[in-house]
Amino acid sequence: MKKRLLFLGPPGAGKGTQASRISTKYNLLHLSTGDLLRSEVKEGTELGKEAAILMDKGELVSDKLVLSIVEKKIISPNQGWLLDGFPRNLSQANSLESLLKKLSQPIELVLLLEVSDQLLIERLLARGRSDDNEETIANRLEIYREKTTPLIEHYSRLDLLHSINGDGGINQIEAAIEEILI
Ligand code: B4P
Repeated sequence: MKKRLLFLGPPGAGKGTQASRISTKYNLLHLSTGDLLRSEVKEGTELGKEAAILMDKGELVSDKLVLSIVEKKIISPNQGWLLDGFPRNLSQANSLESLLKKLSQPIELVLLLEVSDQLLIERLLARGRSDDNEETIANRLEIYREKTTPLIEHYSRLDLLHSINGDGGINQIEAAIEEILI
């Protein structure tokens, strides 16, 4: 089974939802940069204060800040891991690859969850997190297209990318992911 995984997809695609299920089921370390940043914000750390300003606008937090969080976490060579929402741009992808090279832990699979814009907007508005309002969602979708979609080609070229239709129900999508993993 593949156990060093990346989940890629637009905001609201269900990366967090599926990552949490799969990591629990297969005992993988679930690393969500969104969750880690939100916990820094909640604790009111200096890093959290800097991140909150950008997250509230739907902007990406600086690469340096995100990397400092991730580096502290990916260390266990024996447990597999699932990166959810990271990398978000080519610069983060390159930094991640250097780090994983040092650790001799190459990525085994990149899963892209594809969902129509209409459905993404509906899901996010229904979730209602503080950054789930129409203006911020529009900005997050634009940033996804501009900064994150180049990763699709990047990981295709490395022959690591698998796309999944994320429009269906949560159980159905989970089953489709498991078919690829095992
Ligand atoms: P994230 O926390 O990564 O959140 P997301 O992309 O909006 O959501 P996700 O795809 O995980 O959707 P979810 O499963 O929750 O990012 C938030 C912010 O953090 C970013 O805007 C950025 O500012 C910052 N950030 C994070 N990582 C960064 C990085 N690497 N670099 C820089 N900045 C970074 O699903 C959404 C909703 O849909 C939920 O309510 C869920 O219940 C529902 N849902 C999921 N699957 C469904 C399905 N199949 N059917 C119906 N509903 C479904």
